[in-house]
Amino acid sequence: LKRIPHPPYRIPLLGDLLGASRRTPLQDSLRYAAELGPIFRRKVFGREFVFVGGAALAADLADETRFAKHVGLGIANLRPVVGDALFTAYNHEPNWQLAHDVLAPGFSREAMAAYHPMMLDVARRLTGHWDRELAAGRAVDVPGDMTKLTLETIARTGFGHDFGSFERTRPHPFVTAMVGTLTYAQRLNTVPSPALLRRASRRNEADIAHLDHTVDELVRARRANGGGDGDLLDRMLDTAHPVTGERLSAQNVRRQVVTFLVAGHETTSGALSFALHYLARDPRVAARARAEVDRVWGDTAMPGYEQVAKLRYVRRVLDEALRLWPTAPAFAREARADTVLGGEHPMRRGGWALVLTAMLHRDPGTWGPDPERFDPDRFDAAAVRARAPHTYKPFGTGARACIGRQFALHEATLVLGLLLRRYELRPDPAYRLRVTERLTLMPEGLRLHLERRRTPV
Ligand code: MNH
Repeated sequence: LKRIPHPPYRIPLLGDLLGASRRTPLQDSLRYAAELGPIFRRKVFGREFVFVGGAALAADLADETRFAKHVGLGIANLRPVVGDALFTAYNHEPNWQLAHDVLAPGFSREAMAAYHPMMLDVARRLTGHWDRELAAGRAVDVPGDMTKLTLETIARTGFGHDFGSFERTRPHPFVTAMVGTLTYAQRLNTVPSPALLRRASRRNEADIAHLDHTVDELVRARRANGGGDGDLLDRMLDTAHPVTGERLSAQNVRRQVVTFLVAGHETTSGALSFALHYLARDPRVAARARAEVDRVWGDTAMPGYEQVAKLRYVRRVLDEALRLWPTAPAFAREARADTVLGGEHPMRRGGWALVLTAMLHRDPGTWGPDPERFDPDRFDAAAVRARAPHTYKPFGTGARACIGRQFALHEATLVLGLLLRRYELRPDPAYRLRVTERLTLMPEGLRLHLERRRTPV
């Protein structure tokens, strides 16, 4: 550990936290990384964390024979809400493999093709809303509207549910409760003892109760209707494990539904929001993306499942947005047995490090001398082929990587295609990108002005 650099500890007891803003731990760490290099440690209230952002070390941590997902820090704090559901399960918990095997077919190509018309339908509600904002001469609230969109999409495709987000002026209470639990989980990391958050903790209990209640209603409605059309909820309720014949328990289903509603929308919403920010700011990129949509989709009212995958450049815009702002900004890896990280840093079994994805995605050794520059061509086929493995990790790594990756990419590419084809995006010239951190990243206060394009669709 002695070899790993750290910032000067101004006040020994409180570590360097006093010099840092509690609201932006990730962006603070990025600044430290610029000074301290590919691996460093930071002490936060007596606990010391090791951060990794260099490509070589991150690639070593991706070695599944020696390392695995570590459930700690922010993720462990979510366990009172979602227990041993997919995202928060410890590697050794049997419900992880069970749920993974039961739910993985819900993300196959066939399953995605079945979700596609529902995704399109939800996207039309967004454009309906944006048309009304445009007619009223108002700028649109990008993160707010993307969150409505992605929540409706996962609720509809996964659980046949409609939160009515676009018909509301204030966020749905479920979203408020969810943001509450995420914020609370992050605050827990910044105080020496949870006892300091008594009032917030009571609020958090109420939020959890609200999330659980919402799900119980969903399950009751589904049972009353005698099943849906084979969506995620049907899988959770009715599908037995193909080998063991086991089923998810009622309590586990509750936790999985909350997990999917949460994991399935915040991150995608952020990805869409950052992509729209860069599209609005860079008219040349937007023009190229728009030309592709016009060419591939023409003016069809119903672009098909296959036509989304053909939007190669739009997809690169999204990839590049997730490079600069991987909306799930870090993941933790632990040693399966005593080992030496990068041939240099001894680690005990169970010892762990956080991979700062945003830092990995800025390593000049991988991305060149100007990693801050937004450039979708970094993801053209030749550039991707030329890059070392494990250098781009917005969806994590290994067995515990994101199960919803294709879902998110399909949804986001479809929506960007529809928006580019319908509108010109005009940024507010005074806007400077500010990134808020909950457990996920979001461009704060991003509003865009729209113009309808002259084409019919
Ligand atoms: Mn998702 C795991 C990022 C969209 C459901 N997701 C992860 C991990 C990252 C991640 C990183 C790994 C975390 C870790 O190692 O601790 N996820 C994203 C991003 C997007 C995203 C950047 C959108 C963009 N995720 C989605 C969507 C869904 C989803 C959409 C569901 C429909 N993600 C999950 C689940 C896991 C996960 C479930 C946990 C998988 C497991 O551990 O088996």
